[in-house]
Amino acid sequence: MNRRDWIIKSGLTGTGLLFLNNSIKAIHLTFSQSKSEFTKADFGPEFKWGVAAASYQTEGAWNVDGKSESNWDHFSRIHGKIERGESADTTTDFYHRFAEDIELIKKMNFKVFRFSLSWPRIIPNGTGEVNRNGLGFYHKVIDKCISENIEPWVMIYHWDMPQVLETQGGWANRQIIGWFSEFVEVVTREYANKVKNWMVINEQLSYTGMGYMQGHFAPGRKNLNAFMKSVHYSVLCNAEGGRIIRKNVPGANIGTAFVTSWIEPVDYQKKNIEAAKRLDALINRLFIEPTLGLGYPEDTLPILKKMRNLFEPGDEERMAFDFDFIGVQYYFRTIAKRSMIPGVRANQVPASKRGVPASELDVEIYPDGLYSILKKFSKYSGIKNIIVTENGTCVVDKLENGEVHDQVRIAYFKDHLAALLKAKDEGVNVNGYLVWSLTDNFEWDKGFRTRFGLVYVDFNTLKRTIKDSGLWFKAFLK
Ligand code: GCO
Repeated sequence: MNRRDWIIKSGLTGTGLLFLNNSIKAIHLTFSQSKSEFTKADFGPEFKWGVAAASYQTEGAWNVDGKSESNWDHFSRIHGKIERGESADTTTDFYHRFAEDIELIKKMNFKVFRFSLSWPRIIPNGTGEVNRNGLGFYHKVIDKCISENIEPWVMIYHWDMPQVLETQGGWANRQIIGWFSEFVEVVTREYANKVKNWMVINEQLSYTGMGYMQGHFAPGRKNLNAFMKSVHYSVLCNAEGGRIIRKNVPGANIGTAFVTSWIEPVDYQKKNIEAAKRLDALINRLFIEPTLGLGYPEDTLPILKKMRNLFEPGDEERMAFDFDFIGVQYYFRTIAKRSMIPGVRANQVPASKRGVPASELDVEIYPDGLYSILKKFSKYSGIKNIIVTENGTCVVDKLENGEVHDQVRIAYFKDHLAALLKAKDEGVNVNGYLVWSLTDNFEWDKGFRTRFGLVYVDFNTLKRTIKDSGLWFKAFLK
């Protein structure tokens, strides 16, 4: 989920950062006291350790070698949509520097690289003719991973669709089921012999909620009806994508990735406890439960009964797919209170209003929430395996004498890994952890202000520098 709560946003003051440093140390002390220092061996020999990135956020080369305009290329050019007016036209230039970046993954001793495919780079018109240059680029990325003994984990969709499809309604047009299925057919047939680990869609809630309801993401719409359609058609595409991979890739390990947040009421008044349940249904249940054949959480969010108007015969069955793993993406805790926001009637109390440790996106850093979320998801009998497919934080990083001393981020990782290990030791079937993110990159509507990378990028020179957190993983994973 984009690291800002998608209901309200507020800035973090300078003093907030001072508070952050002291509080993080406090958190770290708590966690490390409660959990003796762990080692890589504690997670088991089969545990997957990796880093994650996304096409739009890192590739650049926005109009190179046959790529067409994406919905995000278009959206980021609309005045005022990107916080500082920045663009991802170049961003980290992964398109030309992928070999160097994969060598950095190797240097940090990670074994998995999760990256996504740019739909407009591969099928510029959205459907029909395939751009061989686009397919060829990802062959080079995959081949470089394999040559470095790194597993390529491919995320098929990470929010960048061809603008030509967005103009036809994008996720709010039921035709997306055919469009998306064609894209999945093309890429799974193309890479079946080289790629065994696949994910279908990244965080359906983020691009539907932020893109069709809140207006902060492409395509910038604020329409409850469009949001509902984007939800239902995403659920259908997510399951259909799983079926297509199963058909085209023998022995594939198939997953998909969900937003999560640990949600608690601001106090124990009934109205706020109920609000927290509604926010939990929206953020943690809305997409996983139809995927598991449980349907939409109408019990807690009656407005979801309207979804039935969108159903066509067979939808109920086709919403579900038996994924080999579920990607859990956890960053922060959400404190909920009742509000008048239509439909969900719940709102988040921002971290900066609560004086708790927070990231640069004003969300609470709360490692124990990962433990609680893993326990929560492990209760779904339909989930076979859990991988934490994103976890990380953005703090103010300073490059000094060729080094970045991001101790706060190291504390964040150690405390969240301790929380993961606690859940694992209690029997939760969690078998992997992918750091968000390999390098600093374009954080959607926040542009380059917030840095999530293990590797610092100077966006003027594009020089990469491994931060102390990246060096910590290098030693930890040795
Ligand atoms: C997400 C996306 C990433 C974000 C990351 C930090 O989960 O929102 O997968 O693209 O950049 O989460 O907000």
